[in-house]
Amino acid sequence: MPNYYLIIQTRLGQRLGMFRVVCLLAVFDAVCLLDTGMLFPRESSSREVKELNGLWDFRADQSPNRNQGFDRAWYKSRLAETGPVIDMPVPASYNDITQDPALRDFIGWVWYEREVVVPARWVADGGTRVVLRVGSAHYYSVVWVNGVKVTEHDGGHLPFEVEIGSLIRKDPTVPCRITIAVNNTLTLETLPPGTIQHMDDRTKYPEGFFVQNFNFDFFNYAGIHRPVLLYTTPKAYVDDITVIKDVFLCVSGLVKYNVSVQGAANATLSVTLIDKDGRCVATSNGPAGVLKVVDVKLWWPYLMHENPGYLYSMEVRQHADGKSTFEDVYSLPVGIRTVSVTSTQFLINNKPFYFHGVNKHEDSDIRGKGLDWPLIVKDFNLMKWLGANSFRTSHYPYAEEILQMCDRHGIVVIDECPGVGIKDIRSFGKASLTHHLVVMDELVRRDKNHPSVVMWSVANEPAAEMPPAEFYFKTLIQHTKALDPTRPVTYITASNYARDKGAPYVDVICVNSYFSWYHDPGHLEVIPIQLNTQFENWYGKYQKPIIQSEYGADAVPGLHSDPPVMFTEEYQKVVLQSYHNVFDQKRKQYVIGELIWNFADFMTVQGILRVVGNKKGVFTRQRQPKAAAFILRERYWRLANETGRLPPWTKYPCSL
Ligand code: BDP
Repeated sequence: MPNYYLIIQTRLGQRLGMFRVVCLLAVFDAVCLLDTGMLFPRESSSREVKELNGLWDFRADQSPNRNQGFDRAWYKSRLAETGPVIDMPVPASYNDITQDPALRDFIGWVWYEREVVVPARWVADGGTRVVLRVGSAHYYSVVWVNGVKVTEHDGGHLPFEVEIGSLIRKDPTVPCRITIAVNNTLTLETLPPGTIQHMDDRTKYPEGFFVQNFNFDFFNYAGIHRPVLLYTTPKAYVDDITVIKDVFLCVSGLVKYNVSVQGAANATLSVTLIDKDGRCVATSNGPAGVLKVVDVKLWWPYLMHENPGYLYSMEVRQHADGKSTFEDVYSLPVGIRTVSVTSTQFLINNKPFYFHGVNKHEDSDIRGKGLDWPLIVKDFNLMKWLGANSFRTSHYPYAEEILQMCDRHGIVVIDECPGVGIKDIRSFGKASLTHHLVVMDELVRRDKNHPSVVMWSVANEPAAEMPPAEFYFKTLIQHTKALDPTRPVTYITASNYARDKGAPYVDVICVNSYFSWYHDPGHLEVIPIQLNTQFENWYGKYQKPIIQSEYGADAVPGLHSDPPVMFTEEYQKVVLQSYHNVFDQKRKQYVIGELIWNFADFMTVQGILRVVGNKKGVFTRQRQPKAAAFILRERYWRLANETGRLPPWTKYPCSL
């Protein structure tokens, strides 16, 4: 496949900058392990989409070694013929759907199956590619179509797809049977890592007893979490688009693009940029080019501008050649903005941006981590109500549908890969690093064009003081910068500033701390001094801007106490307020953001530290506010009024 990479041309002909980018792209060419695109499936005049969401047949492999499905080839016939099946909604985690604790805590292979009626025209037209796409399935997936294995995928939070046209054309009279086996077993080399521990002491545990251990604090929900669909393209098609945005003098925008085509050696391409009113504002031809937009409408974050989240539409048209190549049309939303970092600031469109936002989880009652539109829209409404301008996708990539919402609403995103819980020294080995690099390739490939994504996070709270961490993070961060020279890269640390081995390589220091909670529990008075010391130490050593990427306290809704005690709503409030006082001093210097842990309560494994999940949400799991939500709301709107450029009607709650 041809790879076209753009040289960033800077206004002043900055040869140095140009050289840097060329080198980085050369590195990318050498290291990127993926050779196809992963454009979000969209309908167009040349493409159709058929969603396969709804009820699938489902069967968990309860055999002692969890391998009966493979041993007996469950994919060869209808799943219902292999044994009892139940209804399972897709997308959804399977864990909370039934009353069966064995399924909630199941570890191993589960099997999904569904028959699809494929439109006759797709089958009849041999010139149509039919692609089966899974938005995400946790963790490891194997896929068959009519009993033939078509693909497998390692990793629970990113999409994968495969062309199945020839298989469905083999016998057009039989319905297309799709079987997906999904395994949630984690190993030292998966992301996140985990281990299986067998308990063989028969005086304590029943036959075959085992548990899965891991070092992350959320329930390991599993199943098909995001939409499954079929979509079509012509045989020769637009496979990938990369856009790099630049702005000159705040007046002209430059969109440098490159398009890769599969299936045609010499495709003729035209590219048109269309504004929100449907006006064509720039055009270009060929697989790589620059679209110059006069009087550009920039993409601005929510609360930073009266018209946030402005998106153009970039229409890429691959022309028919009158013989074998047919027209293909793909429209990509494009927001024009720049991102840069100084030693004390984070700049969007050259203006200082202060992150006042949240950390989230994909998590809710019944659905677990399954994509759910009512929940997504509710969460956006709550974020806007709070006055939050940003969030971090703790601790894994979220559905691309969520990033599309962020693009449209101007919510800024720190996009995190599933590198959470890397605590065992064996997870710093070659196999782990190789997999981690592939996951970053997949993440950047999927999310590179989203204007809302302003920074990559390669991990959360790894054991960054271990000796192999230096090579590991240096490699990972440099690789990510090579993949995308336009965005800063970080990882989230909870290590000691003096011993953290990866910090020299990050662009922004993101630090998590829980003073008066995990340290000095119950002693709210330590927060000002310890938080101040934390910031001074990190900035003193690295002179890089700092985000407080997590802070907070559990509050069981409805528990009250004055003076505050831990787990009450009052305690959570005072923790937040004590942190805020220090942020207000430091944000005048080098602190560039604060992200509360957490937006909402979420499910975790059972344990003595968790009361039906983690209760550090400012909203409950059902999205009702705790007292802390009102504290945050008042603060975030005040910050917005101070740092943004808002029209008067948005100034709430200044009068409070
Ligand atoms: C942080 C982790 C986060 C946890 C949080 C907590 O990054 O995943 O949920 O602690 O303990 O260290 O609440």
